[in-house]
Amino acid sequence: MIVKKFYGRTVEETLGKVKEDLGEDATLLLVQKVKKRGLKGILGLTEVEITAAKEINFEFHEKVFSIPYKDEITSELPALYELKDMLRREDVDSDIINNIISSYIEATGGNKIKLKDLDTNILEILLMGLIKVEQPALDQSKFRAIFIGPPGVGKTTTLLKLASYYTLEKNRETAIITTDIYRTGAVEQLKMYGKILDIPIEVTFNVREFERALRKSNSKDVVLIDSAGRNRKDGEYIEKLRKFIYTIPLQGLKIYLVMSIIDNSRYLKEIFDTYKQLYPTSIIMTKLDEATSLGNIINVPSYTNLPIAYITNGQNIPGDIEPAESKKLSNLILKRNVRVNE
Ligand SMILES: Nc1nc2c(ncn2[C@@H]2O[C@H](COP(=O)(O)OP(=O)(O)O)[C@@H](O)[C@H]2O)c(=O)[nH]1
Ligand SMILES: [Mg+2]
Repeated sequence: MIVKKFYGRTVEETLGKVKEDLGEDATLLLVQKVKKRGLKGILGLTEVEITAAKEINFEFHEKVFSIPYKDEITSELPALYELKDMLRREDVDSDIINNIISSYIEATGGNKIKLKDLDTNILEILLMGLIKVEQPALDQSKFRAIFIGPPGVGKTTTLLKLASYYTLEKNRETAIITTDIYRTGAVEQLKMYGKILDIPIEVTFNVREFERALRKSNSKDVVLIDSAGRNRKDGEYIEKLRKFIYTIPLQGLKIYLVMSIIDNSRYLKEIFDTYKQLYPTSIIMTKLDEATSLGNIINVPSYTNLPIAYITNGQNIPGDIEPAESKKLSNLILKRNVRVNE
């Protein structure tokens, strides 16, 4: 294996040097714009650097990868440009974009033909690997789930969608408990749906009441627990919520961290950093219907290391909720950006 770096003014010129030296079937490992060496670099001038190898190198794990500007792209690398452009459009975090591009190059073995046209099959597999999902708790005999997350993301709406689903479609004995830690009075919507669905609703304001409500619903198949509270910056709130969560039996407990896809990735990271203290078991991603980009479906599982359990896509109760599926979500992203053969 020979690995060499080549420099030039344009990608075309540099590729010429690669071919001259390593031959027609050289493998391109890395194409990037770098500062010129010496004084010119200090002055801010750049040049193209191509790292190329004579054989296919599957051990290539270079994570820092950047693509030259579009006007310098020759017909050799449009797939990578298209890929990067698409992931940026979807607001995928830049470090994840670099990983995807590296993985894409590895998957093609640097094959120039595959770097010409974006191979949607490869891309679909890569995206599916990144969009981790959880199997829905459909047939679990008995479970408790608590919904946590910042105000306004859709916790109560999502809980009611699931309550309707389990009651109306699955005939499961369901109960709802809400933990309104600061007496925000955010229970009217719950009470109304409780009546419509004929589901008992317990409103609790402290741990003692909460424990009592849990005991009362002991025989139910499904107990869905809402949390209404404050801004996460109130550290006391997380502590209080923790006390509630610790009273729920661990067996079959799901702690859903509810996040809205329309929030920006940096904010979602902050949210996670706060709520991870409560050990969420999976993510519910809301408001896909309002999203202008879908990158958070990829970003969030990557930095939380948690699977997505459900996605929601509207305000309707019941309805507008689906178990998250990697293939479906990958295709949703692909179809918005590239022509996919059905
Ligand atoms: N467009 C859209 N709106 C949603 C979705 N889920 C919830 N909402 C809306 O977001 C707002 C806040 O929802 P709510 O359940 O009260 O949030 P909570 O404070 O986390 O309990 C309400 O207007 C909901 O109708 C969704 O999937 N799509
Ligand atoms: Mg609520």
